[in-house]
Amino acid sequence: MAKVNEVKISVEMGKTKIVPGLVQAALDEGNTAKELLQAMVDSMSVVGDKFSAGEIYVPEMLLAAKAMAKGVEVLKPHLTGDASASLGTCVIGTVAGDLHDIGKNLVGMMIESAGFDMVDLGVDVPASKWVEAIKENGNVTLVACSGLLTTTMPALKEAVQTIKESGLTGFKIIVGGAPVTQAYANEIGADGYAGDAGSAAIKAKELVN
Ligand code: B1M
Repeated sequence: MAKVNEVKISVEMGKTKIVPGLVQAALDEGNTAKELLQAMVDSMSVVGDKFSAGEIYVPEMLLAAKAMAKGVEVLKPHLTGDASASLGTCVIGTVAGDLHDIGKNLVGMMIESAGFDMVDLGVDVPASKWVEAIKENGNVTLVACSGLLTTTMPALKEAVQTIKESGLTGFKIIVGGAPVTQAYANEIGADGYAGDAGSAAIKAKELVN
């Protein structure tokens, strides 16, 4: 079996221990980091579909996520570049009530490689914590809020509104995550939206320039 398929299946099965070695072997075989990332994202779609169908449960979903995170660690040096200019600090996190962080971490990685210093607030970030982080960290030029659940879309709205109402200035807000759309981003007053990690980095640069 081609190594890329082995990566895909091993992520689906949550084989955290063997995924890093398989990803490295697939790179050595000539697969690109982008191809391998896409394979792992596809695995997560399969996992999501199996969860929806009641074929697997939260623990299996969690193991698959851990396996993907391990694979992404190996890919990181191949996905990111060396940015020469500093575009300021980006505060990133996943909104309140939401524990999904793989997408947020990928977005953070790509925004960092576009030239931002990163402050990662983690997951389940309450609206007030975004404001504190902007105050505490100098030169914040970008705030990046991720949300993966339809049930946490209101938390995304609350985060954006709380940040805007804080009166703090000098930064733009970008939002994204599977259920988020450009229309929703407009509706909640975000400055930008991106559908994936690559476009988030492009949008981030556009917003602060
Ligand atoms: Co959850 N989960 N999950 N889950 N989970 C989904 C999202 C779901 C679609 C699965 C399904 O039912 N098919 C579903 C949501 C349904 C909905 O809201 N309509 C779901 C559910 C229901 C749940 C629970 C409620 C399950 C339960 O407990 N009954 C629960 C909620 C917990 C909580 O957050 N409070 C839950 C829990 C979990 C785990 C903890 C087990 C685990 C997450 C572990 C972790 O992240 N460390 C998990 C996982 C792994 C998934 C799936 C399978 C994979 C998510 C993922 O990492 N995808 C997911 C199914 C799926 O996505 N198909 C699912 C890969 C990742 C690279 O993609 O995160 O979409 P994504 O990020 C992309 C883009 O969205 C975008 O760029 C990224 C990279 O290209 N993006 C941004 C993301 N953030 C961005 C920010 C930006 C711009 C772009 O700007 C700032």
